[in-house]
Amino acid sequence: MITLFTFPEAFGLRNVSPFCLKVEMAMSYLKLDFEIALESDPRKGPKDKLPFIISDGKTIDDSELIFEYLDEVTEGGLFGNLSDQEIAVGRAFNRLCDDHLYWIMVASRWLDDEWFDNVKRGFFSYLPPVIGPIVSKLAQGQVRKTYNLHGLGRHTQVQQEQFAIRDLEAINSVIKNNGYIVGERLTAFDFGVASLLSGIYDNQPATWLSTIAEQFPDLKDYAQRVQAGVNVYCKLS
Ligand SMILES: N[C@@H](CCC(=O)N[C@@H](CS)C(=O)NCC(=O)O)C(=O)O
Repeated sequence: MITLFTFPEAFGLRNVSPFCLKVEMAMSYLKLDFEIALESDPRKGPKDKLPFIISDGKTIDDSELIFEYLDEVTEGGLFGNLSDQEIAVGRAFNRLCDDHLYWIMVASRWLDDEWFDNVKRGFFSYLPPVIGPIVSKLAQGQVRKTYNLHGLGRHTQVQQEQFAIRDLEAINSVIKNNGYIVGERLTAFDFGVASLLSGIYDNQPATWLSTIAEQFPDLKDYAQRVQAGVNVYCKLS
C-alpha cells in the first residue's frame, strides 16, 4: 500500500494541487493500491512541499521523482512504451506546466487581492482566528517574493496574461493535432498537463486565469477526457 500526502480540498477542488493530482492520476492509471492522507502543512514533506509518498517504508517527494519511482517499481508502467521523441516532447510540455503556467495559476489565486480571501478560507481556516490572518498574509508575501524571483512577477498584469495565453496556445495546438500530449493516446505526460488545466478551469470562483482559459474549449474537453480516462477528478463531486 502506498500513501500519498496531499492537501485537503479547497476552492471547490478535491485535490487542489496539480502536483498532488498528477501523482494520484498516475497511481490510478497504474492500478496501484494506494490511500490518500490529507496534510495541510507542506513542511511535513521532506522538502517543505507536497506531494510526497510513503511506499515500502521509503519516503519519496516531488511529483517527477515519484513518477520515476513508480515507473521503476512497475517496470516501465509509465514510460516504458514511449519513444525517446515522445518522452522529449512530453517532458518539455510538463516543464512548461510545472515551471511556468503553474506559477501564473498561483499568482491568479494568491496575488489577486480580491481572490485572496478564497485562499485565506481555503488554506488557513484550520488555524485559530487570531493567527490565521497573520499567517496567511505572511504566506502571501512569500508567494509574491518567489513569483518575483522567478521573474514572472516583474511583468505587468497584461504581460502575465499574454504569457498565459501563449502557454495555453502551445498546449492547445498539440491537443488539436493529436488529442493528447504525445500522440493519440493517453500517456503519463497527460497527467501533469491535465491536472494543472483542471485546477485552472474548476477552481471556484473563477480566477482571471480561468477566464482566459475559457477561450480554449478544446483544452477544457481534453482536461475532462484525461480525468475520465483515469477516473480521478479535480473537482469536488
Ligand atoms: N516540483 C514539485 C513541486 C511541488 C509544489 O510546488 N507543491 C506546492 C503545492 S502545489 C507546495 O507544496 N507548496 C508549498 C510551499 O511551497 O510552501 C513537484 O513536482 O512535486
